[in-house]
Amino acid sequence: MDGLLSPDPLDISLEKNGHRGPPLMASDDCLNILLLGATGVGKSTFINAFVNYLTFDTLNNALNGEMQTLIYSTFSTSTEDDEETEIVVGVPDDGEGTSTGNMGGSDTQSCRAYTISNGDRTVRLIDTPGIGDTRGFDQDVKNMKGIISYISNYMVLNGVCILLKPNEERLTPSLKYCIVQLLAHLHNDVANNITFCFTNARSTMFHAGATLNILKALLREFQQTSAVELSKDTIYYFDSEAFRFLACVKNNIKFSNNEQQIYDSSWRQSTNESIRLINHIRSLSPHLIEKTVCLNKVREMLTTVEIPLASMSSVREMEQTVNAAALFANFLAQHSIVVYHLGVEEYLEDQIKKTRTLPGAKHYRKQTLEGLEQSRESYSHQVSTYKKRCKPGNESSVINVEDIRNMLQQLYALKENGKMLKEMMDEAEEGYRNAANQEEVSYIVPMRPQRHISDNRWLIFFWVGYILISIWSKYVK
Ligand SMILES: Nc1nc2c(ncn2[C@@H]2O[C@H](COP(=O)(O)OP(=O)(O)O)[C@@H](O)[C@H]2O)c(=O)[nH]1
Ligand SMILES: [Mg+2]
Repeated sequence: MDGLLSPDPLDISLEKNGHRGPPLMASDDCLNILLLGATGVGKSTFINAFVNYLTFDTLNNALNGEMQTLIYSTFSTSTEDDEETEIVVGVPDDGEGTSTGNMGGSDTQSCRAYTISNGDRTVRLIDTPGIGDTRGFDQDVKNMKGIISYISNYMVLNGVCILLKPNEERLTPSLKYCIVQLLAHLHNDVANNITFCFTNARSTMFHAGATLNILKALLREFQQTSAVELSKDTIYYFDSEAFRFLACVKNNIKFSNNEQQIYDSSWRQSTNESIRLINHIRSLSPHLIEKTVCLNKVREMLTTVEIPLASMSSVREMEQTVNAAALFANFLAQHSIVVYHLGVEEYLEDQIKKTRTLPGAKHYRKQTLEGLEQSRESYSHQVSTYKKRCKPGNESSVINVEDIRNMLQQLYALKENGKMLKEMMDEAEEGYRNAANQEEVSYIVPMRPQRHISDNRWLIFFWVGYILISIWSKYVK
């Protein structure tokens, strides 16, 4: 995949578009962590909680200090008199859905990065819109493109955290869909950097609960192509409830000492997990984001190149285009964690069934159904195109970006169809281009000195001292 390091990594148009600025962060001191997960799993709250867990080692210290809030959010809680009250965290801005009363909405609208720094070390958490968006499949596809183009502003990803809830009893089409869709957009080179982070984990005593088996079974399906592993190093348990408790107290809600004790232990647990997660991610080799961006572009090329095939009059040009499709498909087979998955079709089928029985406006239902059916058809078409074109056989030769680039040049040079193909490819890239305009919003907040995160300096001092004393005592005798 050396070609990926070329200055303009697989711009579909093969021209400089001018929209991609220099990478915003190329420093080794910054850990870039991408948070992915279903809408409502707790990604945004996780960021707010995480920064506080890293800032204060105990709940008591947090109660006595200044609460850090990076993301605006609201949630409801009960007061001592059992009154329902709304707790507001942070200040609204246009990135998060701030429309109150829209509780069922998918809140985070676009990607946004939050940088947590303690001077010499920085962690950048990238919040993303959730998969399983309430606005439907097409919005998910758009969001995924947005995520890919947003991360293309950076050079590397150190970690990808897939957030899950621990108590999913069965592999619902929607859970399967979420995991598959997330993995389908990642280059298999990042498999090592993937971790699974369970939110709301106190309900299962900080264990993975039923979701773990579901996840195991699903990952087994990709085993041939991917190295995504489930082990102690790749699974983490958090609960943002201790942070929610902190927010309540800061909003003058009273709690008993007993309650505080429960949240205190939850705070410690999540703090330890936050540190363990950072230590793990720090130990990994970073993933070059270009690879993931490139993979997604090639996926787009495969569907794009297929469209004009049926209307081509030149047999030679048609053959050339089919060859290109085969190259793109095999590239996907070689470099994806998962290319396509029945899970997505199952999910769409399930959504269609649910929508049919939905009460309410007929017109709305009809429109939603049409959209879903269209999505199902287009997804099935993508899968069948991939299957038709993908002829892995020559496993020994790795298709690299240079091969793709050369193929594109040949396509664009076609006498009859070259210009049209180029225009279509440019259009396909439009989604990436728009989202790439998003800017990073950074918040630098002080982290407490990382006793655990830091190196083994004390251990080294101890051993050096021990050895010196041993040598000295030997000579003194
Ligand atoms: N008790 C508890 N509530 C949580 C936790 N994580 C998130 N929530 C709540 O779940 C809701 C959705 O969280 P949010 O962060 O907006 O999810 P996102 O869509 O993934 O960004 C909010 O009301 C949060 O307060 C958690 O670990 N424990
Ligand atoms: Mg969110």
